[in-house]
Amino acid sequence: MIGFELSEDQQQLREKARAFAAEEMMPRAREFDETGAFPIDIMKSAFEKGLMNDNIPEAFGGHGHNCMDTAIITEELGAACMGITTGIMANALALTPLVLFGNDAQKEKYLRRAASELVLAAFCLTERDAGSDAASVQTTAIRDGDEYVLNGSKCFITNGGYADLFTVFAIADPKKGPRSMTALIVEKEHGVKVGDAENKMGQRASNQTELYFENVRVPAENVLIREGQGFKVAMGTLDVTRTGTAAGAVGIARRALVEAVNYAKERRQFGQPLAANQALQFRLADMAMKIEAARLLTWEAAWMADQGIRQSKQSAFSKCFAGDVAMEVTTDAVQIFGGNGYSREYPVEKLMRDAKLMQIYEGTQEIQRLVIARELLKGNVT
Ligand code: COS
Repeated sequence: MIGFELSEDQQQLREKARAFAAEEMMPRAREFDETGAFPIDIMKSAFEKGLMNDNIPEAFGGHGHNCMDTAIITEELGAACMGITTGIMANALALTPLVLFGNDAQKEKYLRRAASELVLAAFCLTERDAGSDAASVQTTAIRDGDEYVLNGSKCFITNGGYADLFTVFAIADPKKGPRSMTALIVEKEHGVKVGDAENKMGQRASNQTELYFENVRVPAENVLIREGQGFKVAMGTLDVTRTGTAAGAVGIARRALVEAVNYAKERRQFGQPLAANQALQFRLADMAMKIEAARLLTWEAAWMADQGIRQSKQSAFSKCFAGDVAMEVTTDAVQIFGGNGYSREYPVEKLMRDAKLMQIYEGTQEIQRLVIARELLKGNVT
């Protein structure tokens, strides 16, 4: 049986997220884009309203939102400001390894606190020489008695400059390499050092920094699953969280379409509104079709994750397709606005700059295609 209607709870969640986006994010999006300041007050408010760190299970005091709930929220927030949304999403990305792979003691210690107060967290996989090739991580976590000693550095770490909690992926045995990759929960107080923040073309409200680990000692009890399971923790996490990224991309594209439709009805040229031109109508129709298709792929992947069905292929479909749609639709919106589209006085140039990152982070579009192709070649064709 197939149904596309949201449940009453999901509709309420969407209304709540939509109101928050309109009242608290949208009016300040331009300010954060210009200053690059960190939107901590907006994050606090999102947390208080149950729209951030919302994936913590109810058993540990959280809201217990599933992937579909997160997709609904993220589309709404992404339509208001993807930079702020990325900071919110990255927190969920960092907590997801604990939610999926943590033991009860780890969840009790870290998730319960993150459910009762806003704890900022960062997912630390990427390094200068380990981007798309995530298995090439060089940071080491060497066992010493009851502790692991971390050495190395990470880069492009979202929320890195403000986080108290870090999910760090490191090599436990350099002789074994990627096979020994281990995921550890690291606290700022363990001795994490923060480096420079990136100065980016878009999503400027989000914070990405370098991180340094110099003989950082972490209790061995902070290892997720066990030593050597880090790569599976990272991949299993990204399978789930990529649907959230896809939902954010749908949100950006939806906003661009709304702006383009309104502008096309208002702006007059050659004695008539732009919208009277069939060429422009067809462009709007294509934009709308792509957005709908991206949303359906996103919801399918989220639904599969919530059913516990392995969905590496579908989550890669959704992230890749929705990211490309966000780029295409925002570029179309800028074109419809003409010269005004290129001006910072109008909202669409920001949407286009923000959209570009959707094709890069949480695995580039090329990596998504690689994941899809590998699944196909393994026999996962239909
Ligand atoms: N879930 C569980 N296990 C997985 C998995 C998944 N989705 N994907 C791969 N694995 C397992 C494989 O089964 C394999 O295990 P075995 O050796 O026991 O069979 C192991 O992990 C290695 O897999 P693989 O050989 O496919 O690894 P590769 O090094 O070739 O790379 C890609 C895999 C390219 C998919 C990975 O490096 C990747 O996702 N890169 C992008 C990283 C990324 O998204 N970065 C963004 C920064 S985080 S915001």
